[in-house]
Amino acid sequence: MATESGTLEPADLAFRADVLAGLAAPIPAVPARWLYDRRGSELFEEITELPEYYPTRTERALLERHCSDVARVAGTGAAVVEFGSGSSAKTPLLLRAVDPAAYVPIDISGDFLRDSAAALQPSFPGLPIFPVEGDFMHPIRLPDAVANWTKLGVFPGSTIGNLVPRTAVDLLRAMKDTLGLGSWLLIGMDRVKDEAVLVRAYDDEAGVTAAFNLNLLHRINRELDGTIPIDAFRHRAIWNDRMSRIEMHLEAVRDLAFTVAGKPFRFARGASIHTENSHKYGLRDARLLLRAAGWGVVEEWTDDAGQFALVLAEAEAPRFAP
Ligand code: SAH
Ligand code: AVI
Repeated sequence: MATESGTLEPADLAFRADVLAGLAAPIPAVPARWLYDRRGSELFEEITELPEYYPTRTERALLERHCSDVARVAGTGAAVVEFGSGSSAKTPLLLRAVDPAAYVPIDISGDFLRDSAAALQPSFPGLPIFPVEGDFMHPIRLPDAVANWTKLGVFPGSTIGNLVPRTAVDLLRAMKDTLGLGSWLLIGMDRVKDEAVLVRAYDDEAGVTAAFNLNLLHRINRELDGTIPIDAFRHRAIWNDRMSRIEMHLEAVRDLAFTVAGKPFRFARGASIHTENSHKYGLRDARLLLRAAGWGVVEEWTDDAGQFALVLAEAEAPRFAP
């Protein structure tokens, strides 16, 4: 959004830079975080209700069953810091169990974040809630008010899967720096499963995921003065077995040309823009990923079908290793 003086906010400059560089890349790609403007956040909420999209309901059931275990192991009274909190829809289960000193939801989708925090407050009248709008890939400064409390980091929804493993480790290490020694991290991770189940979850019958993906083009047209003909692109969800991930793409259905922020682009029929990765992890992968970033896994809970894992880890003190 432009400021009153007409200059662009840092987030808008970052969006423009990422889109222009991404569309011009040899394999065009736009970082998945830009899927979440207000409309994108609303569409994601709709996705969580779809019969094909198993992650949200599976993680919710795991939280219902194990939030008291989280409190038993990690204790109560910490400041809960949630990364990519979205609607915070599952968080009350945890907040009730761990009786936090404060709640800090962090999200890049600012308006949606503030509305969600305001909607949560009446259910927790005495709880200080400090929403922080920001990109968790950059250093996040937590509110001074939570400086002296132990932190319980929460990273639900398998949002970690939206990062390539190298970036995921960088983020987990940065989270440890943000949360500090003595902190805990509760993280949701989606598991590898039957390809047909995975593809259906990202290419649903009602077309909500397609709308979520195509909304990126609407956002580019609206915020970056784009002329992309939306109907010239179709949503595709592909299982990439070698990379162990679902990929979302927007594929051109005909040859076309358009401009974004005055810059020209051409796409041939069949060419695509890669818009999201959603990595799926194996049985013991969470341990390695977390350990690579200085977190030691303390407990891991999964549903009976092994679809999704909820992992509780502890910040490890640096120590000599053989
Ligand atoms: N935690 C919720 C929402 C998951 S959707 C759940 O489990 O259902 C992913 C959320 O992460 C969105 O709300 C999106 O806006 C946010 N997000 C994605 N990339 C981000 C980034 N780089 N920094 C901050 N928030 C981000
Ligand atoms: C937020 N994130 C973990 C979701 C996922 O499953 O990768 C986003 C999403 N993309 C398509 N459907 C849902």
